[in-house]
Amino acid sequence: SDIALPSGANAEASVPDWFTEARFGMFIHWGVYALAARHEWVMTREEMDAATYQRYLDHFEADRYDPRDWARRAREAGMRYVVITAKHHDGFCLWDSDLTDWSVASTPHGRDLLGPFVEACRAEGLRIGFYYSLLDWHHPDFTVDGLHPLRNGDVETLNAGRDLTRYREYLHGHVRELLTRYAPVSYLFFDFSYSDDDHKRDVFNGKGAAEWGSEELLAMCRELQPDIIVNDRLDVPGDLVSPEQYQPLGPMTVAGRPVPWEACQTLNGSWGYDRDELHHKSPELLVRMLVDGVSNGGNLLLNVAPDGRGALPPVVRDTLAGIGEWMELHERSVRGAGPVTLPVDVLGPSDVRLTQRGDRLYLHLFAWPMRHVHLGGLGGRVAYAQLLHDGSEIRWTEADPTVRAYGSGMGGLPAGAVTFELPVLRPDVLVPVV
Ligand code: H79
Repeated sequence: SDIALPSGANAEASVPDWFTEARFGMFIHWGVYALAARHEWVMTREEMDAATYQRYLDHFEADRYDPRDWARRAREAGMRYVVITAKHHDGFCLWDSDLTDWSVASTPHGRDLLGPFVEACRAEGLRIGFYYSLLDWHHPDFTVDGLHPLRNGDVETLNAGRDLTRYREYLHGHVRELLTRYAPVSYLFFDFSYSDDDHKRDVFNGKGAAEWGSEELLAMCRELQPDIIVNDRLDVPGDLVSPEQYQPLGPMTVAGRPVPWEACQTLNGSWGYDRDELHHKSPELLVRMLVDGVSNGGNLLLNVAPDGRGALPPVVRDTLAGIGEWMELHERSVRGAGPVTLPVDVLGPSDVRLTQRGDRLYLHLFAWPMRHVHLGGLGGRVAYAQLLHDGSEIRWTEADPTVRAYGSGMGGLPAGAVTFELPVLRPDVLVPVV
């Protein structure tokens, strides 16, 4: 979806330091829909009933599943936490739940996928998060609504025997299983509520806090995992704001206060593996998205979609490696960094982002400038300036309004402006010698 979900965090929201420090995580959408290979909403887009969808369970071998490979690639890309779809909207569970057979246990693979995943991530020092879908298009008590695969059937009859209070118990039971079997779990990404009036007009039987039992669910999460981070899609205030495929224009606030936030983004527009969606964001663009988020106080949860056999496609591996190359040189400008608190003012050029970590200011140039960068408000504050990738010195001068350098050439700069002198060519772009 290209829609930023309506969301809200508690104005008092806070998250543990590890999360803000990390800044960059891996989202993994994997389930039997990877075999259909045409978007994770295929079940409802094509109005498949469970019997039709069963073919994907029947052919789910996951014979190339190698969570240590995923974890290593996440770590090398500079990610520090991983959030995997334990259950998506199709209701299929990646673990062998006591509460349903609609799980990996009923596939040719036949055994728990989350245990090995959690172990592999921990070995790489990654924090564990689970995505859990509030929607469930398979559960017999989940009432048919406007998003459901059976929405064009005889809905009244279908819903006659369905009881959302039983579904609520199932949902709570699942979360209890996940938080006890795989503890410690650092993060839960619930998805999603659609109960407000606007949505009720479009989508009959919208569902929200009452249907999910959100307050009770949240209390259980906190009881089982006191330090857990829970996102804001339960229709009650959460610990962070979770814009979807959307980069906020500035720091996100609730009641005027900055709140923790995390943008989730796809590589190619689909969350689940989509064989035919070949438009991929470049590593350069993804790095800009990461930097843009950090400059506004946010994290990036970047999605990858393993294929039906469990492998990361070559383009995904290359993209992660490309990001990793950048992170190797520039990590400290994002990890542990955040928005600028110094009273600095970008005078030009404008296509830049600023981040700050302690007393270090990082200037990210999204386009290479015409030799000079001017920052206002830094008079007397600059001790040293360098390019980050190689540590090379950047010379700078502080504007002195009483001096007319080069005639009137440097006019127009306010007092306290600092002008940095960059090489004409971007130095990491090699020019072939002919
Ligand atoms: O798991 C990925 C997606 O499958 C899932 N969230 C990410 C992380 C997702 N996709 N879309 N959405 C969540 C939101 C969907 C919103 C819509 Fe609607 C459904 C727009 C129109 C139909 C809800 C109901 C909002 C308006 C009506």
